[in-house]
Amino acid sequence: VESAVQPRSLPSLAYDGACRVLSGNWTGSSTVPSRALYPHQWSWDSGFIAIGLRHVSPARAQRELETLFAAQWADGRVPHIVFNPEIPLGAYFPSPDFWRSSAAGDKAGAPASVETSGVVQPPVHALAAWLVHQADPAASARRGFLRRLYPRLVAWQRYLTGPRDLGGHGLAAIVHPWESGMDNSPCWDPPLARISPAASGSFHRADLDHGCRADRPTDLDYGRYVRLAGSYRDRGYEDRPGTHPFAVEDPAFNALLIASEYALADIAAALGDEAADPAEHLVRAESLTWALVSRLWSEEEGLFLCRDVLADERLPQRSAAGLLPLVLPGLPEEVAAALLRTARGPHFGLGGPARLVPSYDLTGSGFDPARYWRGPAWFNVNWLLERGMRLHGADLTADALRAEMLRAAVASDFAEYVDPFSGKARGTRDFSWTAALTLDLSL
Ligand code: 9YW
Repeated sequence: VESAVQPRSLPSLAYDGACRVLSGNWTGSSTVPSRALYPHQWSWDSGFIAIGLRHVSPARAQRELETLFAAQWADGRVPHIVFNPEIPLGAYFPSPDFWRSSAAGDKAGAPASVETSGVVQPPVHALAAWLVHQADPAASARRGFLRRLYPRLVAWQRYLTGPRDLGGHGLAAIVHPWESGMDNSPCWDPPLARISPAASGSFHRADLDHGCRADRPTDLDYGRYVRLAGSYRDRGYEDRPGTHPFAVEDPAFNALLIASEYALADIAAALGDEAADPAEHLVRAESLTWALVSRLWSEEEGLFLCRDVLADERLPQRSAAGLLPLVLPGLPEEVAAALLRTARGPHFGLGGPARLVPSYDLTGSGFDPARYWRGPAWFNVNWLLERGMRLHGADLTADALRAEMLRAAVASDFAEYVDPFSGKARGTRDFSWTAALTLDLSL
C-alpha cells in the first residue's frame, strides 16, 4: 500500500506555520508583534500583519486596522504603540506612565479613552487598507470598511505632510529614531550624538528581560531614546519647527508615505464619490516622489540617503531604507535600475554573500550581522523590496528573494530578524509580521 503522506511543499509549510503564529498572537481585537517582547499593538506592525491576515480572515484584517485607528489623535497622528490595559506596566518599557498620552489631550488631541505612545511609525496603513479591501471587496463594502477608514487615513497622511514637513520641501521628517521603525540604524548615529542620554539608572529596559543583549540596541542608544521621547512629551507633543532636537528625512518612511498616497487614490476611486478625489492623491504622490528624488537621491551611491534636517546635510550611511523607494511606480526608470544594481552589489550582496537584503551596508563600519537594525535582514524590508522588484520588471530576482524568504522564515520559526548570510534566527521567534508577510508570499 502506498503511503498517502506527501512531502509538504515550502509554501504550504510557510502558510500553516504563519497561520499558527498569527492566531497565537491575536488578542481579540488586534495582533501583538510578539507575546513576550512586544505585548501591545504596534502601528506599522499592524499594517504588515493586516496584509497577511487578509488571506485568512479579511474581517480580522479590517479589525486590526480599525483598532489601531480608534487610537488616532485629533491632530491626525497614529501613535506607534496602543497599550493594552490588561498588560502589567513593567512588561514593556516605555509604558503608559512614561508617555502620559491621555494627559496630553488638550494640545495634540490624544484620545482620553486609551493610552498610547506619542511618536509615530512609517505610514504603511493606506497601502494595507487597500490590499485588505481587495481581498474581499464585497464584504468590505458591506461593512463600510473603506468609507469609515478613508477620512482617518487622509488625516494621518496630512499630519505627516503638514506639521511634520519640518524641512519645508514637502517630505515628512521623523523626530525620533523609533519613528523610522529601524530604531538603532547607524544612520541615526550622527544626529543622535548631539543628544545627551538620560541617566542610566532613571529607567529599566524591559526588552532585556526577554531579548538577548547582543541582538538589541545598546544602553547608550536607549538613554538617548528616552531623553528625546521625554522632551517631546514635556513639550506637549507639539511639532513647531525649530523645537525638535532630532529631525531627519528618511527615504523608507517617505516611500511608504508616497505608496500610501497612491493607495488613497485607489481607495478614493473605489468609493467613487465627490468627497474623495483620486486625482488629488495622484498629484500629491507625484510631487512627493519628485521631492524624494531631489532631496534624498544620491546618483554616486545609487541609493537614497537620509537627510539631517537640522544640519541640512545628507547622511553618508548606506541603509536598506535607501532601497525602499523601489516600491514607487513613479520612480524614474534609471533610478529604479540603479537601486536594483545596488541591492545586488557589494553593499547589500543580494544573490552573492547575502541570502536576504541586510538592514545595513555589509561594508559599513557600523555593520553587525546580529544587532537589530545594524545588519540583520528583516522580513518587512525584504517583502517591500520583493514587491518593488516585480513592479520594476525584475521578476527573476523577486522570485529568488521570495524563495529565500520562505525558507528563512520557516527555518527560523518566523524570527524577528535573521543573520543576512546564514539565515540564522535572531531576536524573538513567532514574530507576527514575519508570519504575515511570509503568508502573503506563500500564495
Ligand atoms: C522596541 C514591534 C517593534 C517594531 C519596530 C522594532 C521594534 C520596539 O519592535 O521596536 O522596543 O525596540 O524596531 O520596528 O515596530 O515589532
